[in-house]
Amino acid sequence: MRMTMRWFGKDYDSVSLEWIRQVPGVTGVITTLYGKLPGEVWEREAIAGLKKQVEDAGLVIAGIESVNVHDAIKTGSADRDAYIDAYITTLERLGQADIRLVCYNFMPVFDWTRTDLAKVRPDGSTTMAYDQSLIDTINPDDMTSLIERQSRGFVMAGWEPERLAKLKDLFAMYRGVDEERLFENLRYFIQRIMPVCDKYDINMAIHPDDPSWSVFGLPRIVTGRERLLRFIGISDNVHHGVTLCTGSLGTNPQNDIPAIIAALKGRIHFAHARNLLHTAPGKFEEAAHLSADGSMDMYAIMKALHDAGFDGPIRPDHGRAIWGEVSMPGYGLYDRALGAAYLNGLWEAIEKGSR
Ligand code: DNO
Repeated sequence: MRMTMRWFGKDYDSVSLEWIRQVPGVTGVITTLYGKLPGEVWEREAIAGLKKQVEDAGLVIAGIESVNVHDAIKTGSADRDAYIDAYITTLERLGQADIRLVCYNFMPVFDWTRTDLAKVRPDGSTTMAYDQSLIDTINPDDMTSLIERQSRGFVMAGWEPERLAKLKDLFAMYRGVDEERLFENLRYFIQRIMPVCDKYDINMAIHPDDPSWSVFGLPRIVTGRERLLRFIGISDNVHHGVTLCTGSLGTNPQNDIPAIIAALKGRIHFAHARNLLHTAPGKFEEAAHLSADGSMDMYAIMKALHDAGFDGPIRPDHGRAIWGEVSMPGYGLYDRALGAAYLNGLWEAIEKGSR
């Protein structure tokens, strides 16, 4: 396991590389060219520039989150091959820059979804929360304006305003795309990109759907154990793998995360660790990483990763806003640094205890 933190780039993040470097045990960042829209080819110079900034700060790029997949690929429209070609060119250039991990998702229209980006918790911290009963009463336009209103002026990952401005067209593209079609389009995409992943030894790590059920009637297919295993079954190429995101899979309390980790052994290329507090069916908020603060057993999760021989990058995921910090919701420094320290502590104890 290699502890990392997500960093959105100096023009977008309130947290600097210098501060990240001071978090004990953090050796790398998970980053991206944040301004790029799905479908754009990444320029060599831009990749080199990002890499230089990170390395000048004494860190390494441990992976890219995300190279986003264009909706033409997800819907399987007539022009998808051109978009896949563009994606392959980006992968090639990342590989040439020695970047060996790419996280992506296959969620239609919306990436991860929350209904409150600053819910006040009893200790005065704020956190992101989800309430399905609220989603059931609003339409997708309300959803985008809710995120925009609450994001404190930051662009939220996966919620690019340029793309979501065309929400009606986006929804129209998905007409007729059910779960099965979406899965077939995912299979097609994976089969086309595997050769370039082989050539440059790039691990592709799909991010599970968050929450792990359909929102606004759109299909979602990366939601739990069976589906993840079906997904892995698309290719026996070891580069074809997953991002084990505890917070996304954990939205469904039926998902037994340690069991999922064991089932995916060898194909977990990246991990996101975060704890949720379930308050009612379809209703949860993001807790501190500490097991006792939420509904999840973070020790059991870290132990399962350890026992599966996980040796990829892991990052603390969304944090609460604490100590007056103003940041992109979920991505302040303080609570994620506490999370990294705690996860490192669990890992050290598990490692020493297993010797
Ligand atoms: C949110 C993130 C997601 C994730 C993408 C991966 O904070 O977990 O936006 O990066 O779904 O492609």
